[in-house]
Amino acid sequence: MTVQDTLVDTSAPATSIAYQFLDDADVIAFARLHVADQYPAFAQAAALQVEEIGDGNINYVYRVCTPDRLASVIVKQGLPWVRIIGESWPLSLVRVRIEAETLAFEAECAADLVPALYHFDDARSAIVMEDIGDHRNLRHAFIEKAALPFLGEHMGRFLATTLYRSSDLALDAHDKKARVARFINPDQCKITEDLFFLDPFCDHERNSINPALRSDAEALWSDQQLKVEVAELKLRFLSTPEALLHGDLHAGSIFVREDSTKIIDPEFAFFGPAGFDIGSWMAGLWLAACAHTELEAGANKGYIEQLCAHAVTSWEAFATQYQAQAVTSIDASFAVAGVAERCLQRMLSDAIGYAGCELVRRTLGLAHVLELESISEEGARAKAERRALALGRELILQRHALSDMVVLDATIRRHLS
Ligand code: SR1
Ligand code: MG
Repeated sequence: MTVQDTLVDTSAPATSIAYQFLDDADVIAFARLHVADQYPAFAQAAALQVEEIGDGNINYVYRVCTPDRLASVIVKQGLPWVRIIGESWPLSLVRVRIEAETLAFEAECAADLVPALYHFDDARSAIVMEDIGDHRNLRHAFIEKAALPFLGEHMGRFLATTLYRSSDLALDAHDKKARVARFINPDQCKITEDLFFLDPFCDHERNSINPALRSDAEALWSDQQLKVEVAELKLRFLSTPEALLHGDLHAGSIFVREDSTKIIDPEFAFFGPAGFDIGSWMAGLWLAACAHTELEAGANKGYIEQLCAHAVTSWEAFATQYQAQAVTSIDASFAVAGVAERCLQRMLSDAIGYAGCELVRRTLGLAHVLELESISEEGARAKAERRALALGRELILQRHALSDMVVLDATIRRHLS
């Protein structure tokens, strides 16, 4: 079975459960009640309608709006299993509280880059939030070669503020440990531990592999050195509570307008290695770039350049803003010249390794990406996927040697030329 972040079969049957919304009227009443203070124009509207717009793998998402669509909110409800699979894949509802609390934290860091949280209801495992329907999913924007002049700066700022302000450099030591405990998210982490670090590196039944790529996959599975490096990255993912991560920062979790970026869906949030978010984001750019080598023969060089430039811009914005915050550290051990630089060096080598894993898992694993899946001809798609695999492998193996943005950028461009 192949699943994607933005294009899935949403018809999987599921047993209904007590707290689940019964019908449209139930969703509307819930939305009205919980935005009465923040959004009176919506709450007092004479008529409201609802549409189910969820196209992700896990939850139900409803848009509730006035008939003229001038006022609207989003209601998201989680069930205790993976939506597209059903009850055979149970999933703790703690993820919904964690998503709500992470959205609130992210809004403290960068309010313009996330949808506003209106309400979290623990009993109904539901969140009411701002409708960002005037933005579109970044995967579609990438496929359509949208110029996004602020994307790199926005992502760099999001990463610098969220990853710094949740780290030991910024937080009181007791507060930090309490937060680590509050964001323990084992079921979501297990999905990543399996789908990101295990399945794509062996012949697992959950994998979905283009038949034209089978021999490439088999060669990768027999690469023992690669498996050792992936194991090290997985151990760091499991055992490094460095910062509060978004935890699933692929292009499907990002919505854009030309002048605006919104990061959604932090249900995989937990305290992990900062490089995981940075690498997931960068891999999204490089996956789209690999797809563009085959999407429209010869015509996409300029856009591939733009995608590579977004990675450099976002890293530069991240590094500059991370450093500026680090000199203000409340812990004297960290407010020392050279500490921030050392952190940045390690975060970049981690990010490169995690980006490599993301490139491999989106090619061989369960969840693929729309950009590559949009290449309809199997042979052409295999060519683009082969680039992603080769790039991913090099990033994992060479992540320490490549931990300099100039060297890294040259390596990425070599794989795309
Ligand atoms: C069954 S969940 C598959 C993937 O979708 C999510 O967005 C995560 O990336 C997960 O790995
Ligand atoms: Mg998601």
